[in-house]
This record gives sequence, C-alpha cells and structure tokens, in this order.
Amino acid sequence: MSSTSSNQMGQLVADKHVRYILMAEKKKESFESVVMDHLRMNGAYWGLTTLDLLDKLGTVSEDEVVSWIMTCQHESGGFAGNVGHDPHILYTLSAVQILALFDKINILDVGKVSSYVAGLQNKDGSFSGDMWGEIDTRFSYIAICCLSILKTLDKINVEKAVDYIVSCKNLDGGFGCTPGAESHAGQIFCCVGALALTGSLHRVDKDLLGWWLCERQGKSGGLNGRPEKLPDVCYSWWVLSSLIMIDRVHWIDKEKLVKFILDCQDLDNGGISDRPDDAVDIFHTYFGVAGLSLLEYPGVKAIDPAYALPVDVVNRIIFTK
Ligand code: GRG
Repeated sequence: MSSTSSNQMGQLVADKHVRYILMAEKKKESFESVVMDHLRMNGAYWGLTTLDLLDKLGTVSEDEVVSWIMTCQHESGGFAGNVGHDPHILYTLSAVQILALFDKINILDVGKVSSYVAGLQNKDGSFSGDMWGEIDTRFSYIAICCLSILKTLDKINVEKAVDYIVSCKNLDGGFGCTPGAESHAGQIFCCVGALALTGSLHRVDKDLLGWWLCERQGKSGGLNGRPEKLPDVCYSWWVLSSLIMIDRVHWIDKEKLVKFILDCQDLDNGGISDRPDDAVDIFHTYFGVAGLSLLEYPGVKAIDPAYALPVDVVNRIIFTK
C-alpha cells in the first residue's frame, strides 16, 4: 500500500470514487462494460445516484444521459437496459429514478409508463417483471416505487399488491421472493419498502424482523443477506434501509459497519468491493456509499430508505404537483 493510501485508511476517499465512476463510464470496451451492456440502465442508476450523494452529479452531461434514456423506451411505455434490448420493469424503475435525479420526470408520457407498469400486475396482486411472466416481490417493490414517483399508484390495485407481499412473510419475520420462499435481506428491503410506500408498515412484525436483520451483523462489522453467508457491502443497504424503515436501526453496531465499508475501498484507484481486498465494481460502490449515507457519514448526502433516491430529490417529487 502506498503512503498516500495508508494516510487515507479509515476515511471515505470520495474524490477517488467519483473519478472511478466517471472512468467506468468511459471504458466501454472493458470486460465489465461488455458483460453489463444489457443492464446499463441499472449501472447508470447506481453510478449517477452515487455521484449525486457525493454532490457531483453536475460533472456528467445531463442532456446526453437523458437522451440516451429516452432511446431505451419502447412503444409499450417500458424501458430496456440499453438500446436495442427488451423492456423490463427493473430498467423502467432505473430510468424513472435517473430522470428524477435530473428533475426531468416532466419529459415522460407518465400515462404510458404507468400503464406499462400497471399492466404487469397479476390477478393475485403480484407483479411480473416483463411479458415473460416471472413473478418476484422485487417486481412488486419496483412497480410501487415507480408509480409512487410518478404519482399514479391509483392505476394498480394497492390492496391486493399489499396482501400478496404479506403472503410472502415467513415465520422468522422476514420475506422471500414468492410465498414460502426463504427470507433474504434483498427481498426484505423490497417488501418493507413497498409496505412503507403504501402506508402499510403495520403489517410487519417489527421486533421479530428487526431481530432477524440485526443478526446479519458478523464479527467484521459487515452484514450478510441470510444466516451462514458471507458479509457483503451491498447488504449495508438492503439490511440497514429495512431496519430504518421499521425503526430498529439502533440494534446494530453502526461504527463497526462504517469501518467494514471503508475497509472495502480501493484507496488508490477508487471504487468499493463486496469484501476487503476484493475487486471493486459500480454496484458495490453505490451500495457502500448509500450505506454510509444511511449511517449519516459526513460529506455524504442523505438517502431515502424507501425510494433509494437522495432525500432532496424525494422532497422535490413530493412537493411538486
Ligand atoms: C432501487 C435499490 C433499488 C432496488 C430495486 C432489484 C431490486 C429493486 C432489488 C433487489 C433485491 C435483492 C434480491 C438483492 C440481493 C442481491 C444479491 C447480492 C443477491 C445475491 O444472492 P446470493 O444468494 O448471495 O447469491 P448470498 O449473499 O445470499 O450468498
């Protein structure tokens, strides 16, 4: 490790992370870019939200990003992960979130996007991800978050959507991807987030779930996604946001978690990895910085645990007609 790096141990090297994100976007021929080509919309959401949390969104060309997003939209109203790919509810949320970051929701045909999302609701209240029909509570969250941002929740049957999510609750207080499926922190974020956005958090057993979630913290301070699994920086988001939404975040050791996240930084070239000394990527860089934001780390803007967008962006959405 260089002497500059050892001086920076225990601190967020924000400028290096900004440079890492801006460089990742330029390296279109790299292995990482090629394998991520079909989910570029997600990558853009992770990278741009990180830049905004670090107050550096102004370093990218808004016009370029916005026009690229709009070329990914299909006639159905849904968005694809990149130009020439099929639409999916996952990329539709990322597109809407990025437009919200840039205060550009007004360029959307809101009715059309909302109809695409609402059209994916099934009779039992669940949501499919696209025309091929896979069902998962991830898609319930995505639909509800997307329509909340667009203020068109009335286009779906919210009561049935909530009942379906509650049917995925397990005896341990957690939630899985379908009824009876194992509790997993990622799905718990989706279910708790959807229940928060629809004013239904009273359907969560907060003490039981809070206990399961705080048990995700291991000796290293890092969090895992389910029992017996390795810690991973991304769970700093999935677990912590859920604990905040159910008001049990004081049940984990925040200082130890901050240290774990900071230990996963590449102090020389920027970026954050899943665990200390692993290779960095944009997904873990976002969830590391977003986790630090939830932990109120100095110099990082506050993020909303349900919308997964900076609080100032969410306030703008809520207070704009
Ligand atoms: C707007 C933040 C935001 C999200 C959109 C896509 C989505 C909604 C949520 C995904 C939730 C989820 C399932 C996250 C988990 C991702 C992950 C690291 C899965 C790995 O699972 P395993 O089983 O890993 O490979 P473990 O850690 O259990 O070994």
